[in-house]
Order: sequence, then C-alpha cells, then structure tokens
Amino acid sequence: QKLQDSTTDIDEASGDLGSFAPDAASIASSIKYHAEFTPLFAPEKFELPKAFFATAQSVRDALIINWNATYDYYEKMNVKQAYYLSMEFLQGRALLNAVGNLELTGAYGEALNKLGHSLENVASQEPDAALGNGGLGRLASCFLDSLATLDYPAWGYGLRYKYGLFKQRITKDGQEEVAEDWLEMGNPWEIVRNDVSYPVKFYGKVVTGSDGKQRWIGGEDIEAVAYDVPIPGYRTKTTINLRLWSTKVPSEDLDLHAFNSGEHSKACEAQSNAEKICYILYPGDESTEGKILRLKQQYTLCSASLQDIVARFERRSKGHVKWDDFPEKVAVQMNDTHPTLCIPELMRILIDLKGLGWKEAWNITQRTVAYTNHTVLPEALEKWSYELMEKLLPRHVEIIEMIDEQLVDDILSKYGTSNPEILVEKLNVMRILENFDLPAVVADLLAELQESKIDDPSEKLEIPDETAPTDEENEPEEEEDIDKKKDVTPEPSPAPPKLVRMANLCVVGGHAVNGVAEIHSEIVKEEVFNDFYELWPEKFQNKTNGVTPRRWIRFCNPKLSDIITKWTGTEDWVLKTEKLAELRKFADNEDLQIEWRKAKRSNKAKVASFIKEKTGYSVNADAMFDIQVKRIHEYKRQLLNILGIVYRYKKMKEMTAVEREAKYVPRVCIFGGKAFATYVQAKRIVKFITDVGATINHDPEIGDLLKVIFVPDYNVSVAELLIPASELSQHISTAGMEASGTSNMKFAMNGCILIGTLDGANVEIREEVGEDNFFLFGAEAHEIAALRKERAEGKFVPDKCFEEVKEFVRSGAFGSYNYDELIGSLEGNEGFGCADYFLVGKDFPSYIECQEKVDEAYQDQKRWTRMSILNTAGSYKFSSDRTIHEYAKDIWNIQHLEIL
Ligand code: NBG
Repeated sequence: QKLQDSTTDIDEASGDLGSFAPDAASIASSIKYHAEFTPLFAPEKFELPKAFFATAQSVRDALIINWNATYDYYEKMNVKQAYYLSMEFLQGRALLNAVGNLELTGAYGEALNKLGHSLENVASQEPDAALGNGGLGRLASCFLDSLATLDYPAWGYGLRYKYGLFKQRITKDGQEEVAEDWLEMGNPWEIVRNDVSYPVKFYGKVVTGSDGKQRWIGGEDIEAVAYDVPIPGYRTKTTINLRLWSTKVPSEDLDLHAFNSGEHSKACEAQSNAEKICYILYPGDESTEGKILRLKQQYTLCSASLQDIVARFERRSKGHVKWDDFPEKVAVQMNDTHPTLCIPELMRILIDLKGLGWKEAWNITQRTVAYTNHTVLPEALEKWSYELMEKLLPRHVEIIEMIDEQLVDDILSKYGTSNPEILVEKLNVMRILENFDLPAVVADLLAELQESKIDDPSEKLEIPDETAPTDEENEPEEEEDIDKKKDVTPEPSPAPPKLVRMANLCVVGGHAVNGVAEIHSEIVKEEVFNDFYELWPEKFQNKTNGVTPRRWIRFCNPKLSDIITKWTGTEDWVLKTEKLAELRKFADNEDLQIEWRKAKRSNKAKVASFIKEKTGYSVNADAMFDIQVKRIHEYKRQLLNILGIVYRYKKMKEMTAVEREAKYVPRVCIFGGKAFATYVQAKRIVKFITDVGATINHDPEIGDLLKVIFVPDYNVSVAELLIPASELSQHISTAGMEASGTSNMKFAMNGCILIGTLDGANVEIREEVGEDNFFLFGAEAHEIAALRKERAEGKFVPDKCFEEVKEFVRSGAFGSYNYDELIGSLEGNEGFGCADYFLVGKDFPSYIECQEKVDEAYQDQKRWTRMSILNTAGSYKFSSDRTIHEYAKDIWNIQHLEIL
C-alpha cells in the first residue's frame, strides 16, 4: 500500500508538474516509503538521521521528474547551453532550499510533524556539501540557483571530492583541521551515472602518425564517472544539473595477477592513484607530488567535461555535425584560472580527434570559452612549471606553445619593431610562457636592427633582460641590482624556472574576460591585464557578483521575509528584488521598525544559544552583534578588527564603570572563518583572536559590554544562522585587494549595516544603500601604491593609538603565547617588500574613529533601524539573478527557455 501511495504521487506529478502540489498526507507516506525501503538504518526506529534520508529521498523523487523533463526539453530543442566549470561549488545543505524552491516547505513541515519530527531538526541532520573554499565556490552555487530559477539552459561541472573542505576545531593552540567525511552516510541528492564516464589520460608521449598528424599516447589512464546533482529553480519546473566527476581506474586495470600472488598494495596502486585525484580540494602544493595532483585535478575536470560537452553536441547534431556551429550551442565559462586547460583540451579534441585544422579549431575555441578573474593577488594567478606540465600533458604543452607563438605574432604586429624596448617588455609581460628565450622571429628581427644601427653608438639598442621579474613591487630593487652589477663580473645565476602563465592563456584563449565588481574590473583593465586590454579592449567586461535571495533571505531569514512580504504587499520580491526598494518609503514607520527589531532580536537569540553550545560562552542577545566571517587572510584584515577590539578593551579598562557605559554600547564581536592549512600567519591570527576572547570574556569588570567569540567551523549553514542575526558586519580589506566580496551583499540584504573600505562590491553597495547607511573608513585603492612606497622608505609614522595597542599586546595582556611575529609583521621590513603590506597601521586610526561613530549610531535605535531597513531596501542590485542575466546576454548568448 505504501509503495502504491508513493508511486501514485510520482505519476501525478509527472503528468502536470506545474501544479505539482502534493499534500502533507501524501508526502508523509512517501517519506515512510523511503524510510522502509531504503535500508540505510535499522528498520524499527524512525530517528532523525533516518528521517533526514527518507525526507531527502522523497524530495529527490520530485526533483528527478523535473530534472528529466528539463533534460529532455533541452535535448529536443537543441538550444545553446552554458557550462560553468569550477573547481569549487559550495552548495551547503540542500533540503530546505529544495523544498523551498518547490514551494513545499509548509507541506513537508506538516508531514514531518505527523511523523514526530520538525522540518528544521530533520534539515539540521544534513552535512554541508563543502566542495569549496569561500566566495568563489559559493558564487558558483548561487549562480546555479539563479540559472535554474531564470530558466536558462545551463549546467555546472565540477569534481566530487570525497572529503569536503576540512572541519575546523578550535583548541588552545588555535585551528586544527579534521577531515570532513561528508559522504560517510551517503549523499541522497546525487545520482551515480555509471553510464556516463570518460577516459582521462596523463603522461605518455606525442607521436606523429602516418598521416603526419600528432597523436597523444597516454601513460596513465583513469576513468571519470559522472555524479549528477539536480538543481531546482524557484517556482519553476526547470531543474538543471550539476555534474561532478569522480575518478577511478577502469576495472580491467586491476592487476589480478599481482593481487593473487599476495602483492595487494601493488595490485591496487593504480586504483588508489586514480581515486586520490578526487580526495580533497586544493591539496597542499608545496611538494612536486602535490603540484602534480592539483594539475591532474584540473585536467580531469576540463577533459571529462569537454568530452561530455562535445559528445552532447555531436549527438544533438543528429549526424549533421557542423563544427563551426559549436559556439552557437556551447558556452564554457572558466571560473578563475583553475579550468584553463579547457583551452588546449578543446583544441586537442578538435584537431587530433575530430580532424579540424588549427585555424578553425582556434576560432571555435575562442568563441566558446570565456574567463572570469576573481582575484588580483599575484600568488593566486596560477603559474605551472613548464617541465612538470610537459611530462604530465605533453600534447597540451605543444598546443600551448603554438598559442604562445601566435600571441607573439599579434604583439609584434601591434607594437612593431620601431621601439624594440617596448616590444621586448610587452613580450615579457604578455607571453604565456615565462622565462623563455625570445622567439626566433623576434630575436632575428632585433639582431637585424641592431646590425643596421651598429655604426651609430648613440642609437645602440638596449634590450631589457628577458628574465627580469615584471612584478611592480620588485622593479625598483631590480633596477638597483642591475646598476650595481655594472662594476662587477656577474656570477652565473641558475636559470629561472620556465613557467606557464594560466591567466594569460585564459585572456588569450577566451572571447571575454570579466572582473567581479566595478572597481575590480577597472583594476583588471588598468593593472592586472593592462597590456592585453590595450591589445583587445573589446574582450574586457564587468559582471558585479550577486547572491541568491532565495537562500540568503527567503529561506535563512523567514521572519524578515514575512515582514518584507507584508510591507511590499507580495512575495514577488524573491524573484524581482527591485521590489525591496519599496521598503524605503517605510524606513521611518514605527510599526515596521518595531517588527523589524523584533525579527532581528529573535534571530540574535538563536545565535546566542548556538554560541553557548559551540563555545561555552554566554552572550547577551541585546548587545550589538558585530560580525566578521570570511576566510582568514591577511588582506581581509581580521587583524585590524581584533586590534580594534583590543584597543577598545584597553580604553574600557582605563575608565570608570560609569564612563565605560556612557561611551560604549554592549557588543558581541563574532569571528568565523578557516585559515588554509599551510598559511602560518592566518593561523596565528585565529589563535590571537581566541586568546583575546579568553581574556576579555572572563573579565568581570567588562561583563556584557564586550565579548569576543570565534565561532568554530564556519560554513554555509553557520552563515545562514549568523547573517540574519547581524547588526554590524566588517568588510575591511586593504582597498584594491578584495575582488568583490559576496557576504557583504548577504549582510546588507538581511538589514545589517556594513563597516568597510572602498573595496570590491562595498563601493557599489554604499552607492545603493546611501552613504549615510554605510560606515566608511580607510585609504582608497588609488592611494595604496604610494602608501606602500612611503612605508618601504621608512617614512611612515604610525599614529600613537597604533603604537599603544601593539605595546599592550606585547605586554602579555592576552596570555603567554609569543605574538612577536604577528605584531612584527606590522612593522620592521619583512613580508611582501614593505612592512605592514596590508596597511593595518595606516588605517587603524580611521578605523577606530569610525567604530566610535558606530557606537553613537547604535545608541539611537530608531536611527539604526532606519539604516538597517535602508540596507535591505538598497540591496536589490546584488541578486545573482541580475548577474546571471548579464552573463547570459553579454557573454554566453543563451536564451531563457521555460520547460513545457
Ligand atoms: C574570490 C574573491 C572575492 C570574490 C569571490 C567571488 C577567489 C580566488 N576569489 O572577493 O576573493 O567575491 O572570489 O568572485 O577565491
């Protein structure tokens, strides 16, 4: 009978999905069916983990119907599809999002109540799918939600890491990493596609066939198997696909002979080599082994995805394959440089496997792929060792060399030889291959020129050193070195390593290059890729990031959502966020203000119990909740925040209780975020924050006036809890360094006021919410270079408040740990070419001053609530729906297609 109930639901649903609205009773029987027939847990009980699995599987049934319908429709219509290739997808939990998008939250809640559970408790059983690190991965996930919601034909492609981003434990020594075995209990959302797998090879050699064509014979073969995750849109049938690859060895490669003769490890070696490709995201890459593994990961993603895309194109062409049409059917977006190998891989497939000529293949490749840059930090613009790449991917290296040659021709025709210095400089900066000799054609031309001018010494050619670093920071130093070397016989120095610059390859191979916020896209054009911008200005675009208002307001903050719906008169704002702007006219309305504060207070109370559970600290839910949650990185300046807190604490200690209470509002300062496992300085910062907390939180004189909390294991689910409870949030990176930031958007949407620098998307958020509703401080991007120069020359005089705070830390106020290295990074001359590269000392006084304004504003709760409402109202631009419409129109050229 139960089975019968459940299948009836499915049949009904597939008949007319638009009106698929099962009631609580049929949902309950579907859940019971799954609980009974999916033997994951002991049969007699219906406890929470089992309830989660059964519920998820019942939701998945509904998703699969829509997912199949979507797939079939795309197949039938043979539409152009966009493919978002990303090493990271930070999906978080799926259950509440899925039932919310299907508009079944109420029905599922009721059904589970009948079965003795609450939807919230059941949902909290789900482990976070943390296949990402931070903003870049979460952006990819927000994009999938928007693509599905807006009915755009698109898929995501990524890797199915066995372990998610590590779990963070906070101990007395700071951060400890623990493997996150998110698949331990199985993943109810994924569909294993043993029918969809592709061979991927590494190493080997390139041979020339009898037809004169190049062929790559691989030395190590693995298989990439597809795992599909259905991604539902909100209030639509469209359910797109996130295809994640997992790696294994073809079963015939198990060395049975070795196994049977007792050499078990040897027999399984190939298997374990293949499997470890998909173990973890960003394995440490300091060792050569680590580098190889990362490159294998990147190539697996690119190769399997492109083989899949090409096969789909051929199938949909139904025997009339016209390769020139490929870019009319396929758009590939490379999320940062990690999927750069798409370019040579598509070239290889088209030339070696499909028999196209170079020119045609290049034209198709360029029209197909596009590149998003997500950072200006030089260490994140990937460069791979040429030698290593040549071993692992010999055919791709040949192709890259040819692309480089072509680029050299382009540079030569743009700049000519009339000014050889400029030509050589451009080649040095722009070539894909770094630390290579000048290409023969250029060297010959220059030699000829040199000869023709030899008679006139005044015109002697100065050819810059081919291998001189191009990094701006290094320039003055290098010039000095060169000057000094004039008098001495130079020591032969070891040749610098030959490298492949992935970002340059992306810019050359793609038809569009975009930054992720206005200021960042300007920096991309004017600094990072300025030379390319001069060559191909038409390629460069801006696509300001966005976040999905479904997950980041509607589902994570139901209380605020109800208020917005009530005051704007409809729930349409979830799809048309411009409706949020209507709240502006009620910003001073007392009734709205009271409701607004009540919702915030209730969200804060939830966070207070969470903090108690996770850290043992009790915090007062009436204090201001001041939050900084993001990856721990020096440029994000958690150090500025915590030193600000230390300063506040010191001042409080110098006052009488009465003075203290008059000047400061009670605050709970909350930090969260993970430090990359090998990033020593970031880990010190974590330790420092927890030490400061340990002192302040136990100081009876301070009481509720100041609390410092480090929330362990920050992830998507924790963000969903914290952001709705936030009143002030910190986005305080050194100007010019944060490409965009996306949590700033989520905070603003949830009525949180930002304190920040003019960096990344802060600039646009401030424009939208109004200057009066944003706490601004700090140096601006255009001032940074001069400030660093001043520091490097020892001319910077720190404000006395900064000296005072450093001294206080050094005095041992926060325990016995030696913070010399941490504090020392803010002075002296170590680090990135100048002391305090991130300019904490420079911005400190203006930060402190700005924080005083925050206290003053918070004292007036009406003013604060008005600011809060105006932040939500002004945040509408930052919906990822807006961003996705822009990508669809300006880069991918894909059309909205509703599933019929
Ligand atoms: C990050 C930037 C953020 C930005 C996200 C999404 C990387 C390499 N970059 O500022 O640091 O918001 O990308 O674009 O993770």
